[in-house]
Amino acid sequence: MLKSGPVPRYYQLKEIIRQKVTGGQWAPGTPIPSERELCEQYGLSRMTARQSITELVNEGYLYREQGKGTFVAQPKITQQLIQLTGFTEDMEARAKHPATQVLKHEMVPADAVVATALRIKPGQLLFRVQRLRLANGEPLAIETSLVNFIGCEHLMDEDLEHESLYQILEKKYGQPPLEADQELEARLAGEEEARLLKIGKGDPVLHIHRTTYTDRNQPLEFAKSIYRGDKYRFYTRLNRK
Ligand code: 16G
Repeated sequence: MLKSGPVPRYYQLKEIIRQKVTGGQWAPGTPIPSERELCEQYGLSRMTARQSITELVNEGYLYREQGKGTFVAQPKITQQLIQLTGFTEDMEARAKHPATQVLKHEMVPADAVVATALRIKPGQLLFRVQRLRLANGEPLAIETSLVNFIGCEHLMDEDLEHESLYQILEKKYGQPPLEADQELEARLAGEEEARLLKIGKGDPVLHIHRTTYTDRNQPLEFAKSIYRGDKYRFYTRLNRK
């Protein structure tokens, strides 16, 4: 039963449901009780129950499927935006099994945008790899990395399906990724992106551009990543100086 008092009833129900989801009492993918059942159980109006559910859908705890009902969402991966990490490292830190499908790898001439980011001349040959990144078998991101350093063509022989790019760069080539500039923007998935990420065309995705630097601020990687919007949340701590 809900308490009478200053805390709105929709909010109380929302907190009850949220705790069942975050506490694991209701598992991801399972349907939640219908609005009618919630109203009866907690003595609420339909409008009030709907408000609680809508807010939880908007916050990513639940999702609706037309004609089927409302279900518990998979928890999102929270990625901090403070330390420079690679995908493999990120997933291992979360006890998830990372996997990679190399979609393409080739040597390509730098276009004007890439040349500016990597501070090289347009037309210079770079290593380019496009990868689908998965965690526990589920596709999470499509990443296209362009890498430049003297001898970068040797990356063509590396097994990027089974090894981490950042580890190879650091351990084999003495090019540790040390710092990065990163920009994030919201977009909608195109047809090909949706197919690879196993989402619907037009679903939200996050586009991330990263320029990674090695020693003495030397640009090393220019990467474009497309992350599933329903799987990621980014976190950063802000200080007021
Ligand atoms: C991250 C980077 C990507 C980098 C990759 C290396 C973002 C947005 N992108 O996913 O630029 O190439 O890590 O991962 O974070 P790896 O070491 O597992 O190959």
